[in-house]
Amino acid sequence: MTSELSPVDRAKFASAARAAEFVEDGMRVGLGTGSTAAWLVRCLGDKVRDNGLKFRGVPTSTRTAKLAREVGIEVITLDEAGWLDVTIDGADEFDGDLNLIKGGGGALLQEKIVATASDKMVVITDPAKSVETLGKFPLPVEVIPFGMRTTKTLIEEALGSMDVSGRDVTLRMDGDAPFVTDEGNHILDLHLGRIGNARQMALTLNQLPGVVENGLFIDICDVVVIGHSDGQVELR
Ligand code: ABF
Repeated sequence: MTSELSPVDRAKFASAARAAEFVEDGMRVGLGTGSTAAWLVRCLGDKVRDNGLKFRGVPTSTRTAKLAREVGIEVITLDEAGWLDVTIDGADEFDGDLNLIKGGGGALLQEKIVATASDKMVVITDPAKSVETLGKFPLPVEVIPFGMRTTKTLIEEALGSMDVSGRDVTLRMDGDAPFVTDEGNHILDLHLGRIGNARQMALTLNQLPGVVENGLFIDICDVVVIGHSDGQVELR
């Protein structure tokens, strides 16, 4: 089946298939969002159907919840689960310390809540997302719709004193209208080029009124599973 896939999808599939091995009978598992996470959900669905794997999944978006149900995974909420054994999710960038930028898919808020409520967070990815310094990928920041322009100005002012190489902030659109997250919020994308101090950036952004959460995942990820298009997988 994988021979029909593009090289990028073969890499994503390889990573997802390896990460699916972290899931064992009886576990409560956070299920990420995005195309790599979708491969994971399909792999786990196959294991439920073919191997009788029994686990409960907590999806991080309505998209993932729909797919998980379709492939036969028992879906529960985070509050029903209480705490999770493992969360497996994609990312937009990861650095040598396993810090991440996430949220390109617009689900960063649920993704961060779920990942933080897990004993282990596993990121599934392809090699193209490895960076020395985070920031080439625009940093998503979820903001509430009320006073969104003011929040944007506050962010721009805060960026003035930060160690970054770009400072453009754009509102993410979905056609002609602002993109709306599962929580009814919007996303501002921060085009920073290079984030000199990601920890400080994450703290600074979350202190601004109107900001709900930012896409920097600092000290949350435990393992990165990097899939390659030839089927090889490396763990970091
Ligand atoms: C989610 O999906 C994200 O946090 C990240 O933005 C995105 C990665 O998508 P893909 O796997 O499609 O590259 O995991």
